[in-house]
Amino acid sequence: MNAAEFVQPDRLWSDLMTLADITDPERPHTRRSFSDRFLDGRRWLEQRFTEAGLTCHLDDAGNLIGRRLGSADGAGTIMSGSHSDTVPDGGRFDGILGVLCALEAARAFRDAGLVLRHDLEIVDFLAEEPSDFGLSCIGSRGMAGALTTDQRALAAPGGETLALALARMGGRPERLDTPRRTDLRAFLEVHIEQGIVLEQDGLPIGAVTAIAGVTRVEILFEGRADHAGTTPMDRRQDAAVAAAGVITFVSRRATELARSGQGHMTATCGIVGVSPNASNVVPRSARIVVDIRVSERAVVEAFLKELETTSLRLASEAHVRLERFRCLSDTKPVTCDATLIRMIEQAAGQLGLKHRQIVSSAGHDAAFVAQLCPAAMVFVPCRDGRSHDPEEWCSPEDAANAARILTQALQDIDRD
Ligand code: HGY
Ligand code: MN
Ligand code: MN
Ligand code: MN
Repeated sequence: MNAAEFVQPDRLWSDLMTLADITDPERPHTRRSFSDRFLDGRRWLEQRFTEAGLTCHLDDAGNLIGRRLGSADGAGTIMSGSHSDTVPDGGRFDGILGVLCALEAARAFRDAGLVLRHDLEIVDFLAEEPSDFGLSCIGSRGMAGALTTDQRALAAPGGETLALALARMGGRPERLDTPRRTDLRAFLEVHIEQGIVLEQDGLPIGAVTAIAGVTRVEILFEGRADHAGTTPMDRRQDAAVAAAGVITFVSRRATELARSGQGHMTATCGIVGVSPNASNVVPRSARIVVDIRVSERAVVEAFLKELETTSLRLASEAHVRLERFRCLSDTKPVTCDATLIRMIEQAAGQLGLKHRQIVSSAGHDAAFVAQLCPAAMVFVPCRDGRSHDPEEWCSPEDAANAARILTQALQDIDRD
């Protein structure tokens, strides 16, 4: 018997739309990690996990885990999940599709009367999106033992440290140095592609073979605030001028590298800010966070060297100081597990769904869980490849396909 036949598309879609609507009234389409609205979403998830017969707990890294014991003692745990936080003004499916497809798989096993050999865990990872601490994938880093002491000391603009925020979310940051869990046998994450490939190819399923490395760098220029009207152009120390040069360099150089045949390359200045940010004051300081994605590690290492040299030159030309050039996070590219990829493709075939292998240029929790056990991902198309925006859309059919593939693959992994 295939539990995939017990997946209920309407139940899944209703859950997706309900959770997608739990967003910040002051900022629609937003459920930022560590916020009250995020906790509202968590409370709703915990209730749905419990109704599905899962036993819920928060692990030391603040991840919400729903667990069901397996029939074979010592067989270990198979896990599936994703994240329920969003970027500001985000989409309805990024993250929650993976959490709710995993929940739907758990309900399908229950409805089929199937107890897996392995323990089953459904996870909502804490803070997958870059948070106010400047860090992403906080829960999955924590689970993998990769959340360093320095990272736990990072402070949000309001002064709260990440360790305090983790404790506020029910985590136990002081225990994050204890030995990592060793019971995990496999991890699968369902996610919208957040790109255009599957839609262009007219395919419903992607088996992810690799997850791009993500490196984020903070650049801070310090100049001098002056009166915008009385300070002659040749007597200024305008930090924004240096920042503008960085933005132009990043776009131009990343475009050249993307065309150079050295694998995937993108670089984005997603955070740009000046201070004191007043129209009649020459900017005293300017802060940029650059997000860099590559499939080849050597490309980002060379790019970072060029970026630092260019930042120093731009600072000198604008008569300002390069106050900070700091790597906020640096995740290497991850290869997904070949056996799990084959099982995803096999499950797609069994369900009559066309599929292809695909590389993820988005970062995911799976990249960190891969440090603990074999990991792989199932992608479904999203309309026009749009994501990280309220226009993000995944069809009910594609969502149901994802849940069926996940259920089938988890059942095959359990038998394996
Ligand atoms: O930024 C990313 O790649 C992911 O969507 N958090
Ligand atoms: Mn995202
Ligand atoms: Mn995501
Ligand atoms: Mn993800």
